[in-house]
Order: sequence, then structure tokens, then C-alpha cells
Amino acid sequence: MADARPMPAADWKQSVVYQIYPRSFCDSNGDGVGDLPGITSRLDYLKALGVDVVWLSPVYRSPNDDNGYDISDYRAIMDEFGTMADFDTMLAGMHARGIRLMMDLVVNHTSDEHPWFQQARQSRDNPYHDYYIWRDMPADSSLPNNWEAAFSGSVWEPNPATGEYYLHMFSKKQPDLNWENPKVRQEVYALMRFWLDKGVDGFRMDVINMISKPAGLPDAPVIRAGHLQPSFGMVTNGPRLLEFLREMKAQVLDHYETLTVGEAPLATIQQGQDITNVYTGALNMLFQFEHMDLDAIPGDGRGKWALKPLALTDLKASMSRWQDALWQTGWNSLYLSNHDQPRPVSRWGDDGVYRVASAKMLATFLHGLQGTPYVYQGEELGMTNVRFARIEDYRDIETLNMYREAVQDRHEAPAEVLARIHVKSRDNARTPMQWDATAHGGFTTGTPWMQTNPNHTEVNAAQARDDADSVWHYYRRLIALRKQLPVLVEGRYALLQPEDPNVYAYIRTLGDEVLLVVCNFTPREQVFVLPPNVAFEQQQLLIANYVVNAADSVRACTLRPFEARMLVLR
Ligand code: TEU
Ligand code: CA
Repeated sequence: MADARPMPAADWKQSVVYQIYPRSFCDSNGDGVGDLPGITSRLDYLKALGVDVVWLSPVYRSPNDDNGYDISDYRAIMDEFGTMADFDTMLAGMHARGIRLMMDLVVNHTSDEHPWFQQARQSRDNPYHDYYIWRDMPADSSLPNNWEAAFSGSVWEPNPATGEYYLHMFSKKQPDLNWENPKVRQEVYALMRFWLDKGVDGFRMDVINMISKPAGLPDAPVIRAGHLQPSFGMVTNGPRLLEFLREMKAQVLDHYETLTVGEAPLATIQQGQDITNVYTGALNMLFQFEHMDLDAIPGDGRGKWALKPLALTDLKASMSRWQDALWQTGWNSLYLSNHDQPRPVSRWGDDGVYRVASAKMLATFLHGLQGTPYVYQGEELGMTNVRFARIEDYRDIETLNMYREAVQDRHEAPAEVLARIHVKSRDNARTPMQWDATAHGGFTTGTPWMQTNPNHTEVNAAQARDDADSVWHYYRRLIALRKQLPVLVEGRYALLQPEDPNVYAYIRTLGDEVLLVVCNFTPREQVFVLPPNVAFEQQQLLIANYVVNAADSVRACTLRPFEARMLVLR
């Protein structure tokens, strides 16, 4: 194929990425907000953990309606986070430690305070008008379609100056860009070059599979009569998506050494294959959401808030499909955690008595799969969900809007709504990083923008680094193993015992080497029997979260609560 370049250096396939949510990572000046000098001061911590790449959530100028995912200037640093000089110092500090930096590229939408939108909304013949997506507002103000925005309400917001509505898939302060307009695409490519020329190493692309909208913006299927309807399904696989991404690759990415990951809600296997195909695709990998949706009731209009327990067999089926589908043609990103998701140890482990064991088990499960693992800040400490008793202590726009709709409009009991927030709110992941046992977990000397989880007195980085059995040291060892074992990078995945509802076991095979991962997902003992077709003579334990006797064979064993083992069989 003419456009086929050699597979990029295998190094990114051996890489582990660490995500920083700057607002909550480290505050250097006591104003209660994390900042770039704070990050710079913690680079040795990242180096000690052994991560290769940092993905930095947005640090651009922003009115912070959605904590930086609403950008008003793509070439400036948010005032609260510091200056461009602070950024350059941080980047140099990363590079000096062999750590690469992926910026967050948020170009499905801008802030409504971006100069483009300020212009665009003034008149229909303004040169920037066509940078965004508009519909006439009829005399009766009826909405152009039935789409519900991600953060509640309609996707359509009136713009009186032009007598139109504009489209916003997220908050009304996040108008969607019109990617049909070639000028918009050139603006995006130019700002990407600006950061690449500065020396950044790639991008995590926010909701990048939503940039191509279907012609005519037709109504979404009705699943709740008389309501607005979930609308992501209408835009996550638009007709020109691949074309736009390939154009971006040809015009920008191909001219630099880059690492790219696209965030892709509702991504199908087909989309994953198309976009990450080494020869014909456009990005190195995708964040797909299938596993993140397994503990919500499908087809329920309440989306992620319609809670249901995870069935381990569903997780196995989903992960295995992706492992198989991208084998040799594409590449998976592996994550349980980010700034939008509850803490995995609270979600699918146990944040009480088995917190440490279950955090290590989930890490073993994830890091043994094929793909590039992502560690979200605090995950390496086994940080947990937070349970604020008052809605006033929450900050996330999605959470606050959902609460208002549920309590004020639908008259649901506040305690019940809060209970759902305790399980699923994005703020679970956004409480300040817990550095030590001092006030506010050592995150700030001032008043943090959101309260620290009270368990910072026990769960914190200082404690974890002093304790050889901590979650932190376990992550460090897992990350190091990836560099030593080709089978972890290249080995072909096969699921064992798909029907077992308690133990997730799989192998990875490379030549005559077999890597075996066995994970007990329950707080009870489970008997594990290796299928007889997995033949071997010697077992070598690589890592485990309990002491395992040398005589204890994986052919048949009893797994303790949340026990995990990773072994090489020869
Ligand atoms: O998220 C997009 C997305 O689909 C979600 O994960 C979304 O946050 C969902 O509503 C969670 O329940 C990305 C960013 O990661 C998120 O922080 C932003 O709010 C969003 O895009 C808009 O930029
Ligand atoms: Ca600060």
C-alpha cells in the first residue's frame, strides 16, 4: 500500500501511559488548584513508577465550564495552571527523564467564549458563522430534533442575534465545530502543528469519533416517549469520520513522530479496526467504552445512572472480542480508569477490607492483556470513590445537572440521587491526589477546589512508597515486567473458561512461551482448575498479590479473595 509506513518503533507498544488531571494533581502555590509547576515537582515520582508517557488532560485557556474541556484559546495556558514558560519547563523535565507527553486535543467543540464562536454568533454572514452548526429557530421555538445533550437538556441552544439554534453535544458552553467546513479542519491542523513544533509527542483526542455529523441531523430513535433521546449513537460513526482522520494523518501526524489515542464512545469493533489499522487507519489506538457500559442497564434512557452490577462473564466476552478483533491489525488501549469514571477499586473491586488486594488484582487483569495500559492518577495508590453527603461538595457539571434534573424536575428523593452519584459521579476520580497524610493529602497548602477524600490519612503516596507490599510497588513491578517480557507485548490472547462467573483467567502465547493470568474477582475463595489443554512442565510465578507457595500448582488451586497471579508456563 502506498501510504504504508513501517510499523512505528515498537516502543509505544511497550509503553505505559499515566494520565494527569492537572486541576487535582499538585498545587504549587496554595490557591487550591493543581498547576503545571506542581506537575513538574512530581516528575521524579512518575519516573520512579516507571511510566513512559504522560497524557495531560487539557491545560489550555478555558472558562472551566467542564474543567478545561471547553477551550477558549488553544495556544495559551489556563491562567490558574501557570504560563507557557511553566509548560516549557514541564515538557523539558519530562523529556529529560525519557517521558513523552500526549496533549489532550479537544476539537469536537470549543468553548462558547472562543473568539471563533464569539464571531460566529453575531450574524449569519459573519465569516466564522459556518465554523459551527446552526438550525433556524421557528416562531414556535420548536427544537430541530429530539437529541439530548450529554450533560442534560437539549443539544440545541437559542442564539437570539441570528434567530437560530446552535448544536452542542455536551454543555451549552461547548458548541460543536462544523468539520464539514474545510477552514475548521485547517484551523485544527494548525493548532496541532503548533504543539508538535513545541516538541509534544502526541495527542489524546477527545470524543474524536463524534466530529462527523450525519446529513440532516435526523431524530434519534425513541426509547423514552415524551422525552429527549440519547443522541451519541447518531454522531459517533458519521459518514466522513475516517476521511477526516486520514486527512489529519496525512496533513499533520505523518510529518512527526506521534503517539495518538482517540476517545471513541460507542465505538464498534469495526470502527476500532478501521481507525487503528496500521496501514489504512489513522490513529495508534482508541479508547472504546464497551466495558465501561457493562454496569448500566442497556437501552435505559438514564444512561450510565441506570445502575446494574457487573457480570464478570460480560466483561470477559467484551474484552475478549476486542483482544481478538485487533490482533495483528490494530492495537488496543487498556484502561479501567480515567477522569470520567469512578475508581475501579470501588467499582469492580472492594474499597474496604480487600482494597489493596483487589486494586492489585484489577491491575494484573488489565496489564496482562494485549495493548497499551493507562494508569489514571491515584489508581496506582488504590484511591477510592468519595461519598460526599451534600451535593454542594460536588463540582462536576454532569453530576450537578443530573442532580438538578432528577430532584427539581422529576422530584426524585435527594438521598437516592446522591446514592447514584456516589457510585458513578465523575468527581469520584477528580478528588485531589493523595500525596501524604497531612491536611488535604499534601495536595495544597490552601483550600482545595474540591475536598480531598477523607481516607487520605491511610491511602497516600508517602505511605505507599514506604510499604513494599503497597499497590504502588505492585504497579511499579507490573510496569517493569512489560519491558522484560515480549510475551506481554506480543503474545496472542486466549480466554479460558468463559462461563466462570467468578474467576477471569486467560493466556497469552508467543512461540512456546505461555503467559497465564488468573484473577479472582470475588471476596470469597474460589477453586481454579486449569483446562488440561494448557500443557506445560514448569511454572514460574512473575507477580502475585498474595504469598504463593512454590509447591502450589496452577493446575488446580484455591484462590483467596481477589487473588491474582501472573505466571510463565514452559
Ligand atoms: O468525554 C466524553 C464522554 O463520552 C464521556 O466519558 C462523558 O464524560 C460521559 O458523559 C461520562 O459520563 C470527554 C471527556 O473525557 C470529558 O471529560 C468531557 O466532559 C467530554 O469529552 C466533553 O469534552
Ligand atoms: Ca495552584
